[in-house]
Amino acid sequence: PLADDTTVVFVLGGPGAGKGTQCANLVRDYGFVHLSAGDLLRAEQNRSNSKYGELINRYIKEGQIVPMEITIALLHAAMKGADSSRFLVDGFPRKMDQALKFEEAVCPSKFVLYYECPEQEMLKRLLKRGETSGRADDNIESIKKRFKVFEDTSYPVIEHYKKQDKVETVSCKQSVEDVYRQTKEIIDKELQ
Ligand code: UP5
Ligand code: MG
Repeated sequence: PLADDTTVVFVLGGPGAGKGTQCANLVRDYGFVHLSAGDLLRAEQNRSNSKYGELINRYIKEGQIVPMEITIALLHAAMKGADSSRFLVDGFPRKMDQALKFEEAVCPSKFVLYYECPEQEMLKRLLKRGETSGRADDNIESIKKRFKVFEDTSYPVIEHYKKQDKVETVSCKQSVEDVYRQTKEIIDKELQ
């Protein structure tokens, strides 16, 4: 079981908004454990005897959302094995059913950190990263599909939490440092 003082922050935002970049700063300054659902899925995909490798590969390339049982199991296992009780859950939940299931079966979230970024800017960042990332989904065809899934399926999750007054929004169209300054203010307020 997880410790009683477990704190989960959902870090959401479109593809390439800068979630991973900002989470790295928060790990350094606040002792969070960073759990990127996408990174966990990519690691599982590369594990030699994973039975889900092929499936994950297919979903990620198409920008589709992997069945939630797989992702939630990976997140839960990583949380149980962690040596801190503060978690940044990055890029998850991306679909309403995942949000409800995770909060019921694993842990309720404290709040949502939402990185808001115009599509044009995200596109620019992802294409640039694609020159060196080796990620199977950093190409124009996959990126377009990721944008569509974000708008149709993942954004409604943010709206759901907005209705509950649980969303802190950070505007991403600035330098990494400026985005982090806003992020810190929110974290200091929420964790005090
Ligand atoms: N960069 C960052 N901040 C910048 C700034 N302020 N100014 C200029 N440049 C900035 O950043 C992206 C790039 O932009 C980097 O090169 C960075 O240097 C630069 P990054 O921090 O990596 O952005 P991030 O929001 O983390 O982008 P990422 O591509 O990781 O977002 P996605 O949400 O698309 O990817 P994720 O890995 O979460 O998911 C990938 C796929 O996995 C999904 O499409 C889906 O198929 C699958 N998935 C599921 O099925 N279920 C899940 O629950 C999660 C994922
Ligand atoms: Mg990321």
